[in-house]
Amino acid sequence: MVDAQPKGQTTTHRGGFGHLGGEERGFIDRSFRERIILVGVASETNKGQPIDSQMDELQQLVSTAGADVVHRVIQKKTAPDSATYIGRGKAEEIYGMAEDLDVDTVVFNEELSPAQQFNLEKIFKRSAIDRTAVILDIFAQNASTPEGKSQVELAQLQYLLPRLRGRGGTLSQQAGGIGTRGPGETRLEIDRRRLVRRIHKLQKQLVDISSTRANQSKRRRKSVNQSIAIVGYTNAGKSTLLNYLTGAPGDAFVANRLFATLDPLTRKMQLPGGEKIFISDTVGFVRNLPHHLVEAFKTTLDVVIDADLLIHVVDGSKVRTGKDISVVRSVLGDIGANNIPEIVVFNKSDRASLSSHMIDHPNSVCVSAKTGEGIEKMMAKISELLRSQLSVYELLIPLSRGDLIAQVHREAQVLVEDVQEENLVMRVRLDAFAYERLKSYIRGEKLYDSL
Ligand SMILES: Nc1nc2c(ncn2[C@@H]2O[C@H](COP(=O)(O)OP(=O)(O)OP(=O)(O)O)[C@@H](O)[C@H]2O)c(=O)[nH]1
Ligand SMILES: [Mg+2]
Repeated sequence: MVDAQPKGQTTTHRGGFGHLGGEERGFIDRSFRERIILVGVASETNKGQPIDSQMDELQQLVSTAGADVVHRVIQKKTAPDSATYIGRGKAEEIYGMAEDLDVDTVVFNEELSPAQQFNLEKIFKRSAIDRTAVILDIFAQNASTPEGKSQVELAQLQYLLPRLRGRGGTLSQQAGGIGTRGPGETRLEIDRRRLVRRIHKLQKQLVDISSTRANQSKRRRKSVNQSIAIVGYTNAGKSTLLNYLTGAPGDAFVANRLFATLDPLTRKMQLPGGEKIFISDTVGFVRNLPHHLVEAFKTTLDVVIDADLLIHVVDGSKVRTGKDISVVRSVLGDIGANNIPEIVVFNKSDRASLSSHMIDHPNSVCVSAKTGEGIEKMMAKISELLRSQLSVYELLIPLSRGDLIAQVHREAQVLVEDVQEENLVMRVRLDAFAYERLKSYIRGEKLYDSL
C-alpha cells in the first residue's frame, strides 16, 4: 500500500477538538468550524439536573471550543447502553442525520468508555467524542503559561491513552480527527509509546514546578499574614470580582465564556481595617470536570489549599444555583480544600434579584462585581472571618531591638503599643506562622481568640 502523504510533510487536516495536544497541535487548523450533533441520554442517572439544562451547558462548551451545534438528540433510556451508550437503532439514525447535515463530529453529554467510543465511531463513520474531550480541548486552547500547557497536555494524554488501543480500524475510515492520517494500528503503536514517554516527562516537570511553588509560598508567608482565594463555577464572575477589589479593571481577564481563566492570579489588597492580604483568582469549575484535569490542576490550585478563607462566587442570576455550589464543593473536596472556611457570595445582583438564595444560605452575601453593590458588606464579613482566625497576644520587646519591632509590624497586626521601662509592650494579632516566629517574646497567656 502506498501512503498518499509524502514523508515529512505536514498537513492541515479538518481541525476540531478532541485532537492531540503538544506537538500534534501544530497540525490543526482552528479557523475551520466543525459542525456538531449533540447527544444526551435522559436517564435515572442524570443526577437531578434536567437534561435540557445539561445540554445547554454542553452546547456552550462546544461553542467555547469553537464549533457549531447543528442538531441535538435526546434519548430517553433507563440506563446508558454499555456498548454504544445510546441504543444501536438510535445510533444508526444519528449516522443518517450526520450524513444529511454534513456533520463532522458527534458529541456526547456523558463520558464515553473507550469501547463505546470505538463502537460509535464505527457506526457514525466520523468522530464521536464526549464532554470530557470538549473540556480538555477548551483548556488546551486557553492554556497560556508553560505550566498550564503542561497540565492540560498531561490530562489530554492520560485521557487519550486508553482510547488509542484498538482504534486503528475506525481511525483510517475517518476524513479527519484524532491522529487519522496514519495507516492505523502501526502509527497508533508508535504514538502510544511516544505518549507514555511524554506523560512521564510532563509528570516530572510538574512535580518540579510544584516544589518551586511550595517554596515560594513559604517565602510569601513570612511577609504577610493571610490570604484568600476566589473560587466558583465557571463564568460566575470571579475575575470581575478580583478586578473590582484590587481596583485594577482589565488586570484579570474577564469574558462571557466558560473557562476564561486558567492560571491563578494573585494580587495584594487592603482590608477595610488596613490589614494587607493576598487575594487569588482561580480556574472555574464545571459539572463533571475531567478527573485527570482535577489531578493536573492540583499544582495550580495550591493557592486554594494555602488560603485562609475562600470566597465562593456563585452566579446568582441563574435560576438554580444548588448544583453549581455542590459541584464546586465537591472539587474542593477532591483537592483537599474542604476544611477551609468559605463565604458564599451570590454575584450579578444588578441582573436579577438574589435575595431568594439567602434562604438556603443565610450566611451568604449578595453582590454585583460589576457595579460594586454589596461589596462593602462582603468585605466586612471577610475581615470579620479572617480576624476570627487570629489570636491576640502581648509581646514584650526590648526597645533596643528596632529590628524585632520592625519584624512585628511586618508579620503581625499591631493593635496597641506601650513603652514600659526598657521594653515596648505590643498587643498583636498573630496567625499560626507569625506565632511560631515570635512566640519567645510573648508575655503571659493568649489574651483572646478574636475580637
Ligand atoms: N451583569 C453582571 N455581569 C457580570 C458580573 N460579574 C461578572 N459578570 C459577567 O460575567 C461574565 C463572566 O465573568 P468572569 O469574571 O470572566 O467570570 P469567571 O468566574 O472569572 O469565569 P471563568 O474564568 O471563565 O471561570 C462576564 O461577561 C462578566 O462581564 C456582575 O456582577 N453583573
Ligand atoms: Mg475568570
